[in-house]
Amino acid sequence: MSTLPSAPSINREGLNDDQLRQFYVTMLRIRRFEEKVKELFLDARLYGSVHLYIGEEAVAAGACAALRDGDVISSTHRGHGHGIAKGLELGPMMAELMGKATGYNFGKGGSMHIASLDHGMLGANGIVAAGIPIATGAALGFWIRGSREVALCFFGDGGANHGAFHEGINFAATLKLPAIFLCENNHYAQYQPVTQDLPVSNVADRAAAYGIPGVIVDGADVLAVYAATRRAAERARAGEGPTLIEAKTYRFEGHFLGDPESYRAKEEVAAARTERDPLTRFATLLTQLGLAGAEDFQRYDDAVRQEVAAAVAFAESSPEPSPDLLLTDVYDVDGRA
Ligand SMILES: Cc1ncc(C[n+]2csc(CCOP(=O)(O)OP(=O)(O)O)c2C)c(N)n1
Ligand SMILES: [Mg+2]
Repeated sequence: MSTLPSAPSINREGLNDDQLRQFYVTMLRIRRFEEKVKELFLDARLYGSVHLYIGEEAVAAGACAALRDGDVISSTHRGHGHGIAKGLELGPMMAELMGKATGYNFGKGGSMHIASLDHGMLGANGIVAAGIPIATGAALGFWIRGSREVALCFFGDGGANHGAFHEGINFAATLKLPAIFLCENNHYAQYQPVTQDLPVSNVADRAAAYGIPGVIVDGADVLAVYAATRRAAERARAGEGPTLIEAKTYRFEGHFLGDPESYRAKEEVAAARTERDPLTRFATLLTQLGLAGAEDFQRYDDAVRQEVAAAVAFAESSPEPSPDLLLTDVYDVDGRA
């Protein structure tokens, strides 16, 4: 007589069944959106440089689920996943990537500058590590107001070697600002393996230098990222100051679309796709827990593909920005609009 394998005992972090399923759907929305972006880019239907987040979805999905409305994030050049996880809609995101007037930034920002203050998304950023002082400034604002919001900053392993990283964390740690510094260590900064520019074993080890907790999580495990971020957010809201979280992750695509990837072995990427896919891993867990089966996964996929197709149709049928938008939202050095 065969016995069914028993469901794994996991710490659900107080999340109900639907909240657990939602992690999967969020990661799937990021994955399918970006697969479509890749297709459109290769078809020359979308402009500019594009950095895909595929493989890293669990970091954005886990971290943003631990935040509340009113909390803010700053992002990187690889920011689509952060925006989607923070609640941005796919239509205006796709329109922004296509340079259309209905994009979040009227088509003037493109992939690396998507921002939506209404969603607490302070912006993707083409300048490595530049989101760190921005999130630190937002946390300073919350601190001055005495409010309970938190600012979370996503940045890469390469970003952790910039001056802005040290200055931002030192400032936030000294004042005990409500900030979370979340390093997405995907093991490469452009073409450079992390072993060639990080003299310590982990980015999180640097937290000790600022007197704050440094936490390492498996960035392919959405629940682990959620748990670490939730603790960091509780600590920040309690006035105890920032946390440095390092999520060990891996990008499945090149640094940017068009990267020949001569700096890493194809076998390494193939192994990561097999062993470290956050969607496959979480689908397995949901199945083991009896929370979703083949039909449910098919349903999620159909719905997300439809949503992405609608986003493309919306973007493609949207107008180009009119020339008079050229001089709006532009500031001179004195801060005059
Ligand atoms: C200040 C600055 N220096 C260099 C670059 C060029 N550049 C763009 S992305 C990148 C690598 C960033 O690596 P990492 O922070 O690990 O992020 P990842 O691309 O791995 O997500 C570099 C060097 C830049 N955009 N800004
Ligand atoms: Mg990196």
